[in-house]
Amino acid sequence: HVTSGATVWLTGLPSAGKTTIAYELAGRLRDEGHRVEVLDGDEIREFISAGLGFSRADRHTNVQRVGFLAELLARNGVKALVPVIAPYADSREAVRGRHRKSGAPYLEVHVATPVDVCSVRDVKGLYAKQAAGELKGLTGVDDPYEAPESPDLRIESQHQTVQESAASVYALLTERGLA
Ligand code: GGZ
Repeated sequence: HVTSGATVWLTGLPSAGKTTIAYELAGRLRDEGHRVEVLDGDEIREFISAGLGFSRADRHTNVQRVGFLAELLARNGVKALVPVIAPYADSREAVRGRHRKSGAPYLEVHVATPVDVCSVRDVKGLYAKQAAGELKGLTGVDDPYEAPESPDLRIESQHQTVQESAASVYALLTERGLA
C-alpha cells in the first residue's frame, strides 16, 4: 500500500549494484504514488556520519545512525531504501531490532554480486586502489563482509538487469502487503 512505510536495506559489497537498484526501485515506487527516500551510504557519510572511517566500530556507528533515520521514516509512511554495505551481521540485527520494537516493517535484501564481478565493475575505483596498495580495509577483499544467512531476498545482479532486480524487490513489497 502507498501509505505503508518500510525500510528496505540493500546490503552487499562495494560495486554490487545496491545504489543503482535502490534508485531504480525508488523511481518505480514514486510513479505508483509512494513516498520514498534513498539513504545512500556515500551521501550519509558526507553529512550524518562525517568524520567516521571504516573501522569495525565506525562502520557499526554509521549503520546504527542510518538505521535510526530509516526507522523514523518507515514509521511515518515512507519507503526508506538503504543502499549501505553494513558488513557486520550484529549491526544489521540491531537495526532490525529497532524496527521490530516500533513495528515498522524491515526487509533485508542481499545484493549478492560476487567479489570478482564487483572488482571488474569497480564503479569508484576502490578495488584498483586496494590492489595498488593505496587503500587498506576494503570490504570483501581485506576487510570482512558477513553475508546475511537468511535475507528476505537475495539478488544475483550479475544474472539480471537493474530493472529485473528492482522488480524483484517490488514484488517482495507487494507480497508483504507493502506495495
Ligand atoms: C568499503 C569504502 C571503503 C572501504 C571507502 N570499504 O561506492 P562508494 O565507495 O562511494 O561508497 C562506499 C562507501 C561505503 O560506505 P557505507 O556507509 O556503505 O559502508 S559501511 O556500511 O561499511 O559503513 C565506498 C566507500 O564508502 N569506501 N573506503 N575501505 N567502502
